[in-house]
Amino acid sequence: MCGIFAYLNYDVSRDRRYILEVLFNGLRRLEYRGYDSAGISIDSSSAAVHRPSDPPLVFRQEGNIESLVKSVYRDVSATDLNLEESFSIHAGIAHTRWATHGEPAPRNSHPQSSGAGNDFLVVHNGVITNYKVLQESLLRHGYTFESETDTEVIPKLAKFVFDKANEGGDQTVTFCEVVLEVMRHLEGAYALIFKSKHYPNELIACKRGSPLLLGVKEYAQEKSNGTSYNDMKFISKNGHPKELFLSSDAHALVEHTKKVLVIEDSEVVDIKDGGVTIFKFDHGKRDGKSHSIPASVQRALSILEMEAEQISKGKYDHYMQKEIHEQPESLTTTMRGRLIRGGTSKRKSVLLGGLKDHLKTIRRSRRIVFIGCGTSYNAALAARPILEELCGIPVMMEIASDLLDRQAPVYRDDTIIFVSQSGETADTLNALEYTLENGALCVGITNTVGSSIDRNTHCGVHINAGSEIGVASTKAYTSQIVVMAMVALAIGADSISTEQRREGIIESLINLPDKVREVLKLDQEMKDLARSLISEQSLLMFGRGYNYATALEGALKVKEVALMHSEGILAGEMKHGPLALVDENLPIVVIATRDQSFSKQQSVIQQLKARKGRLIVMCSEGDAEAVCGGSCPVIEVPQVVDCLQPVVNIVPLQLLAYHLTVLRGYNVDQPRNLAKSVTTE
Ligand code: G6Q
Ligand code: GLU
Repeated sequence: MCGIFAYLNYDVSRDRRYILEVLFNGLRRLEYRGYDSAGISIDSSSAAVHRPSDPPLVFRQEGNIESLVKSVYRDVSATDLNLEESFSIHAGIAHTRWATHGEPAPRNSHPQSSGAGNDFLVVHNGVITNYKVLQESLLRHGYTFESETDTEVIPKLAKFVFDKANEGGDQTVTFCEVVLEVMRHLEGAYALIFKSKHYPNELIACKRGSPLLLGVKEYAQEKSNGTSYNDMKFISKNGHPKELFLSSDAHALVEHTKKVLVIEDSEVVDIKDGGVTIFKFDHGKRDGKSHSIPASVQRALSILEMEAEQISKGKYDHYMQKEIHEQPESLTTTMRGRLIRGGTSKRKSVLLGGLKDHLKTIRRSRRIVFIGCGTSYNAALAARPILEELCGIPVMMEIASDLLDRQAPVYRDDTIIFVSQSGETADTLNALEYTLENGALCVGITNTVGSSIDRNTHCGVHINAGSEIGVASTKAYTSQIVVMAMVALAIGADSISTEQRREGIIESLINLPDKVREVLKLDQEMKDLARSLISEQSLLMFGRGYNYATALEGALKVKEVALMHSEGILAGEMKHGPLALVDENLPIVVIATRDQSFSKQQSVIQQLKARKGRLIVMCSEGDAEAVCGGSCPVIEVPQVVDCLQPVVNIVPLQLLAYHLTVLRGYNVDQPRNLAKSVTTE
C-alpha cells in the first residue's frame, strides 16, 4: 500500500519543471499502490542561494495524482516560482497515499511536516503502532498536530531531536544522527524518506517491513561525454555526477535506470554530496549513546529484469484488461525452460531450479501448508487437490492473518509454501517470520524477484508472470496455479504409479496457453452477460473440487472491482444454508465443467432449477444442452486436464468482472478503498 518516491540529482543540471515531472511520473507509476491523496516537496530556491531559512515547498492534494499535478501547476503559476530555474543539485520527495490513519484530505497527505517552516518533512509507507505514545509526549513538549495520521509524529520527533541536539548553539548533529535517534523510538512497519531544510540536498531513507529500493543512474566521470553510464557494481564515491531515485517498487525506477539496490530492513541510507552511505541500524541497541553512528556497510547493485514497456497499458484501456488478455503469454513465460525432456525415456518432466535441492526434504515433510491472502490464497486452494494427489502428503490451507491470530502450531518437519504476487504482503511476511522461528522449511512462490518473501524464504519458485499493475490480480493467479501444479509434479516425480497422470498434466500444461487464448474469445459474450447483470445487487458462484477456488476467485474479482456483492460457495454446502437465498431473481453462476464432480454439479443444477433459481452455467464445450437444456445462459469453455481447468475457468469470470465494472462506471484499476500490495496488517 502507498508509494513513496524521491529524486535527487547531483551535479546534473535539471530545471524545476523537469524535477516536478520526474516526481509526478514516479507517483504515476506507484499510483496503483494507493490513490486517495498525494503530495510532493521540492526546494524553493537553488543550492547556490540556499539558506536554512528557505523552507522547502510542500504541495498536497486529495484525490489521484492528476489532481495533485493540476494543483501544483496552478499554485506555481500563482507565485513567482520559475519552472525554468535550474538546479545542479536538488532533492525532491513524493507520496501517493492509501490512508490508514485519518481520512484522505490535504492535511493528512504526505509529506508530513514538523510544523511551520517545514524543518523536517517525511513521506511514509506503513503504520507506526506506537504513535499515540509519541504524540502524547510531543504534545507535552508543546508540539501541536494538524493531521490525524500516525506519520506526523515522525517529522515532529525529528525536529525535537534536532533542536535538543543543537541547544548549545552551532549545528553539530548530522541528519543521519537525527534519523537514527528517531528510529529508536518508532515501532511498527515503515519505509521513510526524510528531507530537511537544515540539510539541503540531502535525503535519508530507512525501512523496517515496508519495501524500498534505491535506483542509481551514474554518468561518466568526465562530464563532457555526460550521457554514458559507468558499469560499476557499487555506487561510486562522492563527487561523481549522478541521479538517484528512491521508490517503493521497481515500476517507478525502470524508466530511469536498471541499477538498483534493494534496501534491507533496518538499513539507513544517507544520500549526500553525490555519495550514498548505508548504515545498519540495530533496533535492540539502546545503549544511551543516542548519537552513535553504526558502521557503514557496502552493498552491490543488482540489475532489474524489467522492461519499461511492461508497465504501459499498450493498446488496452485498463491494466486489468491488458493483464487478462496477456495470460497466454504470461503462462508461456511461467513455464519457459521448466518443462524439459530428460532421462532415457526422453519423457517430459518438470525442472524447478529453485526447488530441486529441497525436494527430498519436502517429500519427507509431515504436512505441506499453503499460506497466502486473497487471490494468492485462492490460487493455492485451486492447486491443493493435485498436490495432495501427486505428493501423498496432507496439504493444509492457511490464510496468513488467521494463522497468526491463532498462533497455529507449525512443526520443524512441515513444508510451508508462501504464495504472494507482490512478495511484500504484511500478513504473509509476518506468517513467514513466525514459521521461520518454528524451524519449518519455507518455500516462496512470488512474482517479484528480490521481494521480502523471495529473500527470506529458504527456497522457492518465481512465477515470472511479468508486472501486474491492476489492483485485481488476474494473470498472477493463473501463473501461480501453474507453478503450484509444477511444484506438485516435481515433488511427485519419484512415484512410478502416477507417471501416466503426470505425463497427461505436462501435455495439458504445454497446450494451456492455446486453451486460454481460445477462452479469451468469450470476451464479447461476457460483456453481454455483464450487461444483463449490471443492476444486480448480488451474484453467487457455486463450485466444488478443483473449482471451489474458481468460485471464490470469481466472486472476489466481482466484489473488488465491480463493487457488487458476490460470494463464492462450496456447492457441497448448498443445502446447509445458501439454498435459502435461491429465488428467481438472484443470479447464480454454477461451475460445472467436466471432472470427477461433474455429476454432483449436475444434481446441484437440478436442485437449483427446482427452486426456480436464476442460473448461469459454466460447462465444458459441447455440454450446454446436457447441463441446462437451453433454459439458462451458458459459458462454454474448452476442456483441459481436471487440475488445470481452474486456469481456463477463471478467465471468463475475470472478463465478466472487468466488463461489469466498466459498465457500472467504476474505476477498474483502482477499485474503491483497495490498493495493490498490502504492506500493513
Ligand atoms: C486480488 C488482490 C488481493 C491479493 C492479496 C495478496 O485481486 O490483488 O486479493 O491477492 O492482497 O497479495 P499478494 O499476492 O501480493 O500477497
Ligand atoms: N499510515 C500512514 C497514513 O495513514 C501512511 C499510509 C500509507 O502507507 O499510505 O498516512
